[in-house]
Amino acid sequence: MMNRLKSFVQGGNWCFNECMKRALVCFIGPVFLSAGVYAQQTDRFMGEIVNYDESTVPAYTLPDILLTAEGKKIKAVSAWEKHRRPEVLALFEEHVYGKTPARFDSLKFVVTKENVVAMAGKAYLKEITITAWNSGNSVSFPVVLFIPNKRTKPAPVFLLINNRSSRNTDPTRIEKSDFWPAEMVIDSGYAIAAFHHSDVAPDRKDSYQNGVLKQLFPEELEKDNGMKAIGVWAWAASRVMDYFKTDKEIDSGKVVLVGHSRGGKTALWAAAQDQRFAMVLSSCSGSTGASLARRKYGETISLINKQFGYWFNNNYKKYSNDVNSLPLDQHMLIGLVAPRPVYTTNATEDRWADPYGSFSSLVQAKPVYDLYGKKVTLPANMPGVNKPIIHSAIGYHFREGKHDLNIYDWTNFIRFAKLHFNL
Ligand code: GTR
Repeated sequence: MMNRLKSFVQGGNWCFNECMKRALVCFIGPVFLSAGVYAQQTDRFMGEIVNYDESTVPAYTLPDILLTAEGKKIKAVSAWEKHRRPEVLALFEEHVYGKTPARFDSLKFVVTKENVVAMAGKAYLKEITITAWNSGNSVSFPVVLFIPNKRTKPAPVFLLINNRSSRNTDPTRIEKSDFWPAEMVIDSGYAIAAFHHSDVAPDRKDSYQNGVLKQLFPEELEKDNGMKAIGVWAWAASRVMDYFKTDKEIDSGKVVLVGHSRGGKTALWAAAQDQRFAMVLSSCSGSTGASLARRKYGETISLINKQFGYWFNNNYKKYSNDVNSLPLDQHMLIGLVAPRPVYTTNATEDRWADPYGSFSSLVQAKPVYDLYGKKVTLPANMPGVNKPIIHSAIGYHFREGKHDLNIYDWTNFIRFAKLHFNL
């Protein structure tokens, strides 16, 4: 709870609204439920009605993930990879997250601190500074990495895009947090790493430019399809991947990207673009993450643009009041991760993130996994609470509790990784 509060304080002005909104959902929600009027439940936020009523979800038709712009149905992996996949990726670049600049001048990695007997001898700690250069300017950001000492070969690694307090990833381990349970991950035989999203693009609408955007790619700020905050966070995840490629103690073929909420949206977008990520775990990512936008349930495109417009490109604003003209929906983002394993989560007290819409989007991404012959065993209906689906290339759980990333989530992430990496 303390961490949640701290992260609210850190997040700046969105916190108040968000606290109020989640409090409304948590405290008023059960009252409505016990009164048996769940079907009528709505909420008001930023001058809009927030829908929590399944019966008022509008009828919608999702864009066909396997149908090209020319109207050709994709039936084979080769056609998906050659035609439709690049097309879908370009749609997300153009209409949602912005196009990531393809190049920059150079990259440098410096290990600034090391401790071979961290965590009472269980782990090797490395603190790394990554510096990227472009057109004479540079940006540096720190990465913390623990590698298990008990291993016979390079370690697979979980990389968290940390969107909460940096205390969650304390390299000294004086502070420990269930948001990044490093000891538990090390005991399971994995390395664990993290960087803080605000170190590359501050998570505020008035200063997100102060970092990678202004220093390295200022032209992005002028473009309607330019990269914005989520694009930068995803770009930074790829730079950490570049580092892993150079670290002999890390198995760079088994890098698992993890993110929660805005970090979960970012993790999906990063893995969609950068196919070197072998797996992605996205916690409570909600709107413009795993959830289908056309359902207009909980947070909508309009609301996310009002509150967090700086995460997305300018073009995305066009869809605030016209979601049906968006030539994509979020199931196509999951499809871009195929054939790599992907696992998403939702929580019972987080209807704002539309759990059902998130699960549905996974189901709708299955045809791409089918092309690759990957086993996806999602049930037709939403699984019950605390009933994780692990034995499936698309995994999922709907757990009890709040909007968060916690030990229950990590326990299942580790199970999922072990199974799909055959460890
Ligand atoms: C919420 C926001 C979500 C999600 C979340 C978070 O307030 O509406 O889209 O990203 O914040 O990052 O915690």
